[in-house]
Amino acid sequence: MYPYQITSLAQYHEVYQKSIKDPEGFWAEIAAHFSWRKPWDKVLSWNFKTPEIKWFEGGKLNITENCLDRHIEKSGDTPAIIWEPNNPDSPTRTITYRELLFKVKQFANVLKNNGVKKGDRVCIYMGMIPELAIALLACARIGAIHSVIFGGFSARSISDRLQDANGEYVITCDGSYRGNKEIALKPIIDDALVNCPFVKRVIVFSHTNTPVSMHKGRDVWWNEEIEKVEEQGNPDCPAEEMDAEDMLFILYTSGSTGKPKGVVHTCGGYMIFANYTFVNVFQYNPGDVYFCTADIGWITGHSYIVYGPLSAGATSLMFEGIPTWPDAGRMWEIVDKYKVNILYTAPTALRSLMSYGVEVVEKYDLGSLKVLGTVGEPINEEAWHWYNENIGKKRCPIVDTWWQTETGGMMISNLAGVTPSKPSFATLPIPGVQPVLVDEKGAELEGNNVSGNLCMKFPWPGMLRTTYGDHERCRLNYFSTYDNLYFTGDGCLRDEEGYYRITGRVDDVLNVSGHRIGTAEVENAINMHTGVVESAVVGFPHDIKGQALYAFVICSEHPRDEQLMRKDIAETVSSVIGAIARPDKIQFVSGLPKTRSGKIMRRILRKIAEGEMANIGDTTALLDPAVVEDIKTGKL
Ligand code: 7RM
Repeated sequence: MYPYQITSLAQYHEVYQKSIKDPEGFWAEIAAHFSWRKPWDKVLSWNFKTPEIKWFEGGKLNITENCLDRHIEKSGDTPAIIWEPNNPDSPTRTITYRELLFKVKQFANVLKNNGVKKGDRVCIYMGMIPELAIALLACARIGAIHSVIFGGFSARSISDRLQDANGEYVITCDGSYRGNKEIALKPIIDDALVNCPFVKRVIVFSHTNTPVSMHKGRDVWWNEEIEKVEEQGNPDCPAEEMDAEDMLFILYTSGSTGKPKGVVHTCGGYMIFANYTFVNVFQYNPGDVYFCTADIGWITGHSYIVYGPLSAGATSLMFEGIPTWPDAGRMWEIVDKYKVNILYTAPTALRSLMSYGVEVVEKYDLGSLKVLGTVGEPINEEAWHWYNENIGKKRCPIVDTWWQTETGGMMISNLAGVTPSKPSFATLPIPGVQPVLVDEKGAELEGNNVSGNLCMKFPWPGMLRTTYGDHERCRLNYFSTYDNLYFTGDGCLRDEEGYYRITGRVDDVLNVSGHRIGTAEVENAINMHTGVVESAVVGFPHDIKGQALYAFVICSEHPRDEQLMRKDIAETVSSVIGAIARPDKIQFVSGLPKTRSGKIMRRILRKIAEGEMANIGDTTALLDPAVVEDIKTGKL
């Protein structure tokens, strides 16, 4: 039990009311349960116009003291991280809090020896191994700002991010394992660094023993650097004193326009929010084994594999592989093997596993499970019921957690077993979170049984503070659509009981297998291919991925081999962004449906992509309505 854990519905309502009436008092009371070097001067100052948001200003802390040092006395021997390798026959690893602190200090000293200082940006590109978590925490220990890049991104995506953040340090692996694949990561870093001469040091962890080229004067081996630290003979590394509002990390995420934005989170507020939501939503209790299947390359991994669980002294199970290898029972095997109590995964994973039938599930004992969670996209009712019946055996509450990279932690979700669940509804806001629905003009829709755009009217500690290097972009993206509100980009329904159901993005951001992909980004990538004149990308429903990408492409001349051209375009997208952004369908067209002002009418393309040819809607605003017929019939 944590002192701020809510344990009944009545208490939830009571706490929620308090959090609205006196948000500062509410959060200050929670924050008091953490380790601060110096208390804050002011709980909150905020202005959504500029925007400027500060929580616990003047407070000094280090998040790693909260995630590690403070647990040692009582729970030094508690497993902090249990690691399950990709290959079920490879050895597993268990790292206690005491060992994790030791390793974090050691690697923090490696960073220092290599010149990394407080405020420096360190880019991390690794597979799902404990050293990834150690790398994050070691950065945080010395006040360096980490920027994790998901292992599926291309060299170009890496160099874009390195340049944007002016990251002078990189931490990577020789390679990583995912299913039956061995993915070489270091060569991708080498390609990325051709355009990043400012990178001073690359620290390489050897995991797969894949041969790599080590660049003299720039690249060093993780293990050799650790040996040097051991030779220096001082295993300690005092934690850097950070202001609550100092940057903790940058995480790039796709928006509706252009390049990904570097979402910035700070030390104090983020920590408290990640911890509070972790403890309350999952109803974590000390001793529980908690398994989040996300990748640390995404926000879910940051908040709910690393910072939330570790700040709560929890046992966080980390899995290197994928749910379908060696077979579709892999996740259930892990639940059985480690007697997992809390499982947090994505609807796309569930939909994919559903298709293999319940026989694979029935081979394992899932009796240890107490709580199930989902995140990343709306969960369809079919997947919800499958999860409830076949995994939870109807005895585990399912928490449907709605949140974003920008929110830092869960915003709307039921609390497991405490507040009611409702299939496909994220249900009620977390205490301290004040959602509002607005119409197109920004007028607040009050009462129940309304649908609109989801906004927040009051700050919460985990919210983004800026987009790295471009504060105006942060303002424009999130704070300018509606006056005095944070705009999420999601559409939402509030039903007759006041429960929230997220209906999906209302901007040009797609959600493919729970990964956020900006259509503009994919179009830019497609347009880089020689022979492509213009393109438009929209989403269409996909049974497993939720949404998939449909690209309409105009070529300068008719491709001699359409199939080859499609592959070339997909390859281009892979190399510019990464394989996750490869379009599922590519249709060559002679024109795109544009308004007189030249804006592509995506609504029409979406209908065509969905196969709703008969129901295309009003096309009178188009410059040339005939293109619609050509696209429908596939005429070039
Ligand atoms: C945590 C994460 C954010 C977007 C968000 C939504 C969608 C996430 C849910 C959901 C319905 C959910 N961060 N989304 N969770 N939609 N129900 N429980 O996913 O930045 O990568 O994506 O994902 O559209 O705006 S994210």
